[in-house]
Amino acid sequence: MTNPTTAPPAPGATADAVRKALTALGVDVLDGPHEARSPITGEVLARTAEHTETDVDTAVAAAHEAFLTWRDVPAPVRGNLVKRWGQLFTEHKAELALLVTAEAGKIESEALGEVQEMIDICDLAVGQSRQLFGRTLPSERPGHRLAETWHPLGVVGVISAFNFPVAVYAWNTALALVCGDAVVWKPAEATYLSAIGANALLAQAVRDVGAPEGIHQLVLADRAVGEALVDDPRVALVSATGSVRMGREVAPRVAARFGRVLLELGGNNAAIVAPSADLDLALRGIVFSAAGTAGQRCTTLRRLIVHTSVADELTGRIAAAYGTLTIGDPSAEGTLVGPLINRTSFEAQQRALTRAAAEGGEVVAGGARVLADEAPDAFYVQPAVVRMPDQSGVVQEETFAPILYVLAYDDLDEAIALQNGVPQGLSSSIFTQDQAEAERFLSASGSDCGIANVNIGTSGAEIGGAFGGEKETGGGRESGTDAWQAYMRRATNTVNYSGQLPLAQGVKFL
Ligand code: UN1
Repeated sequence: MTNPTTAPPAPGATADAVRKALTALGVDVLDGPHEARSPITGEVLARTAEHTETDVDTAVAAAHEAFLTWRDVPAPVRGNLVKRWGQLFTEHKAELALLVTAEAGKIESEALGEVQEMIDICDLAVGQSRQLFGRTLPSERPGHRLAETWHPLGVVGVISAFNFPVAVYAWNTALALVCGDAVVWKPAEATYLSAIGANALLAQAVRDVGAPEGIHQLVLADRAVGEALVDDPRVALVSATGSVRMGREVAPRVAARFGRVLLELGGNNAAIVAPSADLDLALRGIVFSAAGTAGQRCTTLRRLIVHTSVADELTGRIAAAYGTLTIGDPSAEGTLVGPLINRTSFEAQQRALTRAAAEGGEVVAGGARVLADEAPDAFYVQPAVVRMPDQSGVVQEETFAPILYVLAYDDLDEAIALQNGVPQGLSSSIFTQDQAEAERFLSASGSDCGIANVNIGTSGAEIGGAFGGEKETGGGRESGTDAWQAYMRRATNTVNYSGQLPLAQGVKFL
């Protein structure tokens, strides 16, 4: 394999550029104890507030107060707020994307894509604001009408992850707002500046349309303080995106108070490559899904299950393609792989590779740290390809870094069993030209994931389809088709206009 090109950090996403972007988004003064760091250079970009449990309490109280007004605003009028928010995202796309690059280390094209995803969900939510429909059913009693009505739920607590610092928040918030809810957002600690920027645009939209100010709250809180949000009985729904470990902590706490959760947790996504696959197309899909975003999407391709007849050829071609990827400063033109978010992430990547080798894995490409001299406080790694004898050990785990494990298979049933043979169930795909194989993969006994694709990779889903997964991924759906129902409560209404009082099931009484 040729060595990947590296581009030393000479960032466009500097502290100065960040300050300018924030000013353009309406944020002037920032100060406080929290250091917002660049994963590109390790430098401090800005200082921000760090909220306390009292702040969380105040935020929830204000959100709840605003909810009491907001819930009675007609849903299509609520849609105007989200419409305005979407316009502001369009106007400020470049500034918000710059913050995402600076803090999450995404290349420009992916950062712009993230903001586009926010615009897309606003469009979807505005349309949805006129379609929060319930059903009318035939009653078994004469002169009765039976209907189901959807109502606003309350305060929604949104916990989001660093890797999509603003889009996943917008998925939740755009829907929650048209559904008549208030939102309290706890962003990831690594990405407070992006959060402050996105929140400022919502504040602007709220002012522009005259919505209640308290309807959205931002709490910059670490995990311990965030627990106050999870435990607060006024928070009707906690929508949490992040690791399985985080979900294991959040879900039982919310369940203990009979609150609702919407979980989008870890993935361990696989692609099956069948002998009939168009390998040129598969290669592009695989490289984007496995190495893109430096392997830090929940939908990142982590396992390649490839037919023995094409395994050597495809693995070799992936290794060669990895050799052409430019790794480095994500704000520099031509870079395709930015940094890992921090040292902890790098250490997890190294541990996973060591363990893979101990379990019989053969590193076919990458894995090494690069640019350590130029950027000692940042963590750039070569995307790795590792052939594994089986998936009994480290392959079972999601390591949030660009490591692609390759497993070989002989028949499709075996491939599907491998695909399903992990605890997580987010995304999956098959590359094949054989329609019967594709249909088998999509059938009830095929992929067990929330997302199952044919001839595209595992990442990069559109906003219109339900997004989320099964098993340890948590079962929630945060965007798409009917996700809105998670943000509302349902009431069944039986209306009697008969002047009589017939009881259901023919019961006689009095
Ligand atoms: C995530 O990584 O949490 O499908 C979300 C995708 C993106 C969303 C990823 N549209 O890769």
